[in-house]
Amino acid sequence: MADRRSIRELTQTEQDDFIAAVLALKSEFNSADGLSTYNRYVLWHQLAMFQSTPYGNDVPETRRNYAHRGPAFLPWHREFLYRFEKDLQRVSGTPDMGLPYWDWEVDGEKPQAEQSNQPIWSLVGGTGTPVPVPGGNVFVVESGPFGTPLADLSNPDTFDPGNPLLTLTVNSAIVNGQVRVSMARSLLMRNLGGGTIATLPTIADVNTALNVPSYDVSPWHEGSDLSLSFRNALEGWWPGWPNPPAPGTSVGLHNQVHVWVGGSMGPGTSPNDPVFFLHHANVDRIWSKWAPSGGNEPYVPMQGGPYGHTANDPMYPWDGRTLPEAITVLQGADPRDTVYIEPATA
Ligand SMILES: [Cu+2]
Repeated sequence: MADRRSIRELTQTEQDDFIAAVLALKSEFNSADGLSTYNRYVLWHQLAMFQSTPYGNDVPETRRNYAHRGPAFLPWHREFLYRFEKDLQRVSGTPDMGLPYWDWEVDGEKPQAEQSNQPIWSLVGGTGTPVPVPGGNVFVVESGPFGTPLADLSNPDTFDPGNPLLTLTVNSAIVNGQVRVSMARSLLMRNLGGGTIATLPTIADVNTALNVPSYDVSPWHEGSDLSLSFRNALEGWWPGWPNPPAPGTSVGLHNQVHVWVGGSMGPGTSPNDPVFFLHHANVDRIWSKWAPSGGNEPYVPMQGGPYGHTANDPMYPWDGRTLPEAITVLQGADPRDTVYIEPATA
């Protein structure tokens, strides 16, 4: 049993234990492929995001994949977090360690200039240092427990190859129906509120999504009606997709937070930034609030939906191909032994 609590309410010891467990997963290398346990999550996320489903795109405009832009978005990430939490518990020897959540809607109520100085950033380190590269700046995180020393970004040979904090860059391609990947190392980057989205979502934004009466609706992708698809509203696509967003509006909720953090949180390798897990724990918490039964009901589609997103479909990579056990969408939706504790103060 693991209680998941707001990062605002962890004791100093609980914060230290959580950070130590994440660092231990980053330093635990698998001799078979050289990947750390932590980086396996980065790779899984990238590979799931890279594969459209069904293959070849049934609807040309959607970029639905195994983990995003469709109904399985929430169950897929719930399974992902559950496994990560189990690894944290194992590596720390603390069987009830719960993944904390970052309730970013509370920070979204603060003045814009204060949003990047909230408690989450003293836990995981703050924004990055601008480094000029061709075409603009990147923002390398130097501080905090996951920061890396500045290095020559144009020459990865200058990175310390033994540093477990280096992030993973994954380039994927499908060759003869097989996914082929090549991997490289980079540095953790963040540009809090400095990109195209300057503010975090608010409590009112969350409540708008919570008031959507149904879980999801055909055509089960980014264009699903936001007033009828709780999933699409929480994932954060915009009205009128695939037309461009209206001026002054863009992505919302989950997507908005990825863009607001920026840097390593942008691409398919976004779990490179540990804040990914705290962010997605909050997304999962909002889902659990929408469905007090735990999100297991009323999932739709129960049948006839796109592959990988229909109730009894297996979810990549837990589909029996790359790992021995197959987890279906509905099994992923099961919250099992995790409970969200609401903050006493917020
Ligand atoms: Cu994701």
